[in-house]
Amino acid sequence: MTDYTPTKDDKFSFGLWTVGWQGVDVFGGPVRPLLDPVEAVHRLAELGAAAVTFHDDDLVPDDATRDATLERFTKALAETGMGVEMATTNLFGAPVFKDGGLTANDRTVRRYAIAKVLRNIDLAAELGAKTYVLWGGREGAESGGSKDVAAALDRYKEGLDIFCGYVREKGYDIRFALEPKPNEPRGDILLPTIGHALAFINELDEPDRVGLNPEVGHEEMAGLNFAQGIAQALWHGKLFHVDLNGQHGPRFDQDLRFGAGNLRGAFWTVDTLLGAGTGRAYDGYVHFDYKPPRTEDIGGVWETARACMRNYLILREKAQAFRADPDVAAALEAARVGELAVPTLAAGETLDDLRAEKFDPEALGDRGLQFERLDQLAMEHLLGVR
Ligand SMILES: [Mn+2]
Repeated sequence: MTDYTPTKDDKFSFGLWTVGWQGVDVFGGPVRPLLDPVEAVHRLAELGAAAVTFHDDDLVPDDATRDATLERFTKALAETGMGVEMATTNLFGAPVFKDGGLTANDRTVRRYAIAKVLRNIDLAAELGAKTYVLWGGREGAESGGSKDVAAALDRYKEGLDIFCGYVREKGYDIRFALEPKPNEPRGDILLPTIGHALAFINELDEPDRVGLNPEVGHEEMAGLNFAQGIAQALWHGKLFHVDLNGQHGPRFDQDLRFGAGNLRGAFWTVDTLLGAGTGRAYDGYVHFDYKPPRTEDIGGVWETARACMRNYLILREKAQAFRADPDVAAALEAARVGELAVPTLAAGETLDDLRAEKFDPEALGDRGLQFERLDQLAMEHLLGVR
C-alpha cells in the first residue's frame, strides 16, 4: 500500500496564515500561541511541502523587526529547500481597510492600499514568488446605497492596471491572481465568483498578466460546483493558482482541511486539476488555504496540514485509477462523453447540409444516456471498493 507521503515534486504549498491561525473568530479569541514563521517553514518542509506563501502582515508585521525577521526567514528557506511561490497583501485586517482597500470610498485609503501592495510586490519578487494573489475580502458593502458598484469596479481596474504596469516596468516575473468570494467578511463582496472575475479581467489594460486563484470553499459558499468552475478557468487559460480546502455547502466560510466537507467535489476537483477529462491540466502549485479548527492544539495543526496533502495524494490515486479502469472507458463510451469533443458541424459542411438532415427527435429523446452507471463507477472508486 502506498504511504501517501508527499515529496517536493508534488508542489504542495501552504499559507503561513493557515497553520499560523490562532483560532480568532467572530465569537472567540486566540486558542493557540503565535507560530513563528521559521518554525512553520521547518515543520511544513518535514511534512513534505515544497513552498510557503504569505501576506505581508503574517511575515513582517512590524517595521522595527522587518530586516531581522526576513533574515531568519530566508535562512529557514535555504536550510529546508522550501520556496516562496506566492505572496499577497493584507488589505482586510486593519481598521483602515474596513471599507476595503482598492475600492474604499475614501481616496486616501485607496492610495495607502496601493502603496502597501507595491511594497509587498517588491518583497515577493525578492523572495522569488511568481504569483501575486489579490483577495478583496473587504472590497464590498453591506448596503445598496453605500457603494457605487460601477465606480468601485473602475477603481479595482485602476489598481490592477497600476500593479501590472509596475511589475512590467520592474521586469518582475510575477502574474496576478484574483481570488473570488461571495461574502464574508463583507455582506456582499465584489467579484463574487470565478465567472465575475473572468469577465472583469477582460476589461483590464494587461489582461494576460491577470488570472484567478479560485478557492473551493468560496465557490461552494455560493452553491457553485468548484470542479466545473476551475475547468472553465483552465479553458480560458486563467487558472494561475488554486486554493484547496473543504466546505459543507452554502454557509459561513469553514476553511476545513482539503477533503473534508464535500468529498465527492474534492474527487472531481483533483480529477479536473489532473486534466483527465479535458486534456487541460493545472501545472502550478497545489496550495492549501484552510484553517485548522479551534479544537486543535499545535499537534492537531500539523495533523491537518499532513492530512491536506495526504487527502490530495489519495484522491489523485483514486482519480487516476478511475480514468485507467476499462469499465470506466466503456461507460464513458456508452455515455458518449468523447463525442462532445467532435465539432457539431463537420469541416466544409454548410448549414443547408445540416438543415437537410432527417432527424428523429423522438428516438433521440427516448435514448437513455447512461450517466448514472458512469457516476456509480466514480463513487465506487472513491469508496475504495474498485
Ligand atoms: Mn475560505
